[in-house]
Amino acid sequence: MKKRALVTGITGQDGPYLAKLLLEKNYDVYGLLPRRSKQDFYNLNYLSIKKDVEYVVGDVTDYNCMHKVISKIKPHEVYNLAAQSFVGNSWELSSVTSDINAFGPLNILNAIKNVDEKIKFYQASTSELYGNSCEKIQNENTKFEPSSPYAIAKLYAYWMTVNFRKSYNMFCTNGILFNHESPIRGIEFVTRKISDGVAQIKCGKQKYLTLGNLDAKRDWGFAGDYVEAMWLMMQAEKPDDFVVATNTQFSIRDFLRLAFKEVNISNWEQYIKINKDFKRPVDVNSLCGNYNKAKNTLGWVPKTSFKELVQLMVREDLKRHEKQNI
Ligand code: F7E
Repeated sequence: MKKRALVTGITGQDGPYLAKLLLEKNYDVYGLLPRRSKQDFYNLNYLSIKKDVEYVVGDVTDYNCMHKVISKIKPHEVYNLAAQSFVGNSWELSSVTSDINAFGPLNILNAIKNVDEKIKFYQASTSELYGNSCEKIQNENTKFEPSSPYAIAKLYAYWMTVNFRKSYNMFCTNGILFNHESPIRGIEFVTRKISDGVAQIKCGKQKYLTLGNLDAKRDWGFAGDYVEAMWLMMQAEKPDDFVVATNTQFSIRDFLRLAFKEVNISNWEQYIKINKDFKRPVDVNSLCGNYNKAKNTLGWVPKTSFKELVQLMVREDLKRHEKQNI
């Protein structure tokens, strides 16, 4: 019998990559679509899977709806990727962020518990939980110190996931994913803003790239690699929490240098403007994950290097802008 998976956040970055992987593994994939005035299927089309996913209208912020959706589909696995995922907006949208990122997963967990406790649950947890942690390298035992409304809402969901696992013996797992990027990353995130901006500068469409804090350091991996870790977590013998990262760290400046190098521009600093509007009330300065537990337990390792990731993103944006110029 074919396995059924329900994926929330199907139109984001990770939803399409995960759906593609699950389809390749012969799952029936159901994508939850919140009702919006206009649905954006760009990312699903980019991976050529739009027609292969079955769509169900629904919203994680509504318990009754999630109960109905899960009763109808009876999925074997639920991947909760739905989120207000932009940290920078979460101060202004703290209630919305909490509704989606904290109470959304709670609604799903309760719905699973009431429909069938055997349904497996994946929660998209995040390295933002560590915030400005004192430890230089973070693993599953590092103390959390969330530094934004986004991270605080995600912390609630993290502990709810652990709590349902412990209280009801349900298969609930947290993937603590460090930053992961791709050519379909939202344009508001710094990596895509840079790859798109660099491509536009190269094509003469844009003069400058306006950014905020260039000193922040992140552990950046490729989203396509990370969805494999999500799936492996759901196939593990027992549910647990795993860091998914690359064990390497680079700054925004490093990203800029490599991105401009890809289009043969070496004096990149002259194309950068700093605007305090892109700075956050509190920024997370340094994140670097240790993925040894995922490697040893799940056999997962990242396949794409930082350099390859930057090249991939810049090349795809350049291709798109050059095509639009013709
Ligand atoms: O910022 C700095 C900014 O918005 C990275 C989400 O997927 O990963 C992501 O969260 C850094 C920050 O990602 C600009 O201040 C400078 O220090 O690309 P970002 P994020 O906040 O790390 C985690 C794991 C998640 O869970 C989140 O959902 O870059 N930065 N200048 C800027 N950031 C943005 N967005 N725009 C700038 O102009």
